[in-house]
Amino acid sequence: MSEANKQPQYSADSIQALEGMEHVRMRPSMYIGDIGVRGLHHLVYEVVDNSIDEALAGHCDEISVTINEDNSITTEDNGRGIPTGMHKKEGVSALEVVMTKIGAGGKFDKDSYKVSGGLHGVGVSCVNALSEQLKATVYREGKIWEQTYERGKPLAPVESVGTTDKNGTVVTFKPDPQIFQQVLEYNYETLSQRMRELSFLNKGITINLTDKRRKDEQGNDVYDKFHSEEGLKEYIRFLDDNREAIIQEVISMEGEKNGIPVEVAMIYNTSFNENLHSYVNNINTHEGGTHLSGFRRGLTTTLKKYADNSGLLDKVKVEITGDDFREGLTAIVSVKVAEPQFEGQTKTKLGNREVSAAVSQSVSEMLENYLEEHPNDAKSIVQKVILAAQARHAARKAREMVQRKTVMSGGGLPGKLSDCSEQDPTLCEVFLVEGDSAGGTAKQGRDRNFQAILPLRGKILNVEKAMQHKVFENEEIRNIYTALGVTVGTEEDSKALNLEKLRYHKIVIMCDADVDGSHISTLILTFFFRYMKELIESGYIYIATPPLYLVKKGAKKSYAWDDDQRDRLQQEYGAGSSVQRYKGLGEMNAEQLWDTTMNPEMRTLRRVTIDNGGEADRIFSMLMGDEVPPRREFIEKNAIYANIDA
Ligand code: 0RA
Repeated sequence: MSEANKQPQYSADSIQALEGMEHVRMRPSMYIGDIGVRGLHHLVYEVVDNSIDEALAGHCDEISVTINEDNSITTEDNGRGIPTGMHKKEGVSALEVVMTKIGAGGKFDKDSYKVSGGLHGVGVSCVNALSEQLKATVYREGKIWEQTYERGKPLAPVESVGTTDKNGTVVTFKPDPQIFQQVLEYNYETLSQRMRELSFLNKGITINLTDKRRKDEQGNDVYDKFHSEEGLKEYIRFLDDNREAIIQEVISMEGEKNGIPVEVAMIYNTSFNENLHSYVNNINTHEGGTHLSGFRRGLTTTLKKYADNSGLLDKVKVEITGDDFREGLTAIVSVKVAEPQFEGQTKTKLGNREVSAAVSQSVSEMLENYLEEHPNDAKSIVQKVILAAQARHAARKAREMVQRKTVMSGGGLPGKLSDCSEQDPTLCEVFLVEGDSAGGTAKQGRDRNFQAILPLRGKILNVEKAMQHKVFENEEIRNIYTALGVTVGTEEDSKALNLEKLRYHKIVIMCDADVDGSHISTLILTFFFRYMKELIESGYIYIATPPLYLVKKGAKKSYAWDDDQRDRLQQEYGAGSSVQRYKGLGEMNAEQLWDTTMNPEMRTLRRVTIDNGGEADRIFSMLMGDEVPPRREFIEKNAIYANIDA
């Protein structure tokens, strides 16, 4: 937006509007983040955010999103409908202004309860500018109104096409292939995760999601309905589905402090992980900010006070610090802020100072009440905190050993690491390889200039079920820390990472392409997710994709990564071709491994990304936690689950 404002200011507003739309097409990433998968999906969120705003204003309770057969999207809501009357200043229908003027997406009436949603809060006009075609239909005050646009330009004035007793807005848009050159296909999972999240964050609203491209067993369109009566409380239960709670119910509050709507829900479970999710205006604030620090402060002071007064700490020798109060805690903080200031690398850190006290006070009140009314739960929580403090003291020793080894450069590298000669981390890669034998092959096959190999023995520790000190004591995990050059832990936050000395900017997990291999990848990813999340968020973690088959005939040979490819190759080669199935990396020789999996010119690396933190957390706790049954099946179905971009 700010760039757009730096454009020359013309006196006629209509010219400015055109300029704005042109600018969106010229620099789409400035408005929707990127022009890849994320940006494509962002278009949907942008329109839905407007419908959610209608719901928050109390005028809408049902939203439907449909992926059409041609990958266009239709969204429908039963809100007031975009106003269609003549816009005095612009001299055209307000609908046309909303759809074609950048920044006009907001409501005209200032008093309405408006929170600007959307990562960039840019409005539907942006979606219009980036669509090959868009059609808006408005049901309002007895009439049906329509206007169609191409790449943001109206094809005709707004027209009344009939009468109705409904109210609401329907928008159908087809993303412009000139803009979205890499992907035009919508991912149902991605949309459904976001719609589910929105339904938890905005209780009472029904969100329907339909995929017309796919049918279920009965021949109906694939469909989900999201509706939450209890909001964040239900969200917590959903997140902790695979964990065992140590208290009776989800602790929650909802209210307004200093004019800021605050909602909080939390529970304690038997795990050792801290699992906090924070939102501002329905946007996930990955980097936290003032609302999250307010939550932490409120939690710590209230629990500390309660524990001190309860006498439960009388015989406890260890000192209790901030993160002891958050071990085994799953919590969600959601605030609505009129003019949010976003900071941080990915602009997902809330900067508004006033929010901190609002959240902290809300949390204190909520917790004081709960502890008062549930003395048994209060005792369970305090005992859990004490255990955490004791374990942390044990962990510190182990951690300091990691530290000491890591800090000593050169001589401190693990013996099993075959390092590369290049020193510039941005050019260096390290392959984490399952097993010593595959490690040996990789070592022969690599380009030693920039590729390092770290073999890992067998299955690495399942960190989902281990206490912190066990994790830091584990040899394979210590080797990973030392090889990467990452130091860990401060007194405030025992898992805080120092990435300044990170030695490789590509960290590649290379495992067999079978069930065991994907289980090992999963264990390694779980470790990164729980202990080195920043590495995933910075885009440093990759998964190698070794081929499944070698198809040969005479001197000709090709590799295949799936059954279809194999069949096509066999057909191409004709009679007399032979197929070798690679059961593991170990069956490939060094040259084959280089050609197929390690050579940057030929290989496919899949970058691991986290689209949705809550979903990722749920999946890891399901895969690696205590509830066994759903797990095996899941691993077998989805070799690797995290959202992975090609
Ligand atoms: C401008 C003003 C008002 C509502 C909307 C836009 C609006 C936009 C979208 C986009 C999708 N669904 C929508 N619903 C409403 C305020 C309406 C009024 O004051 O009557």
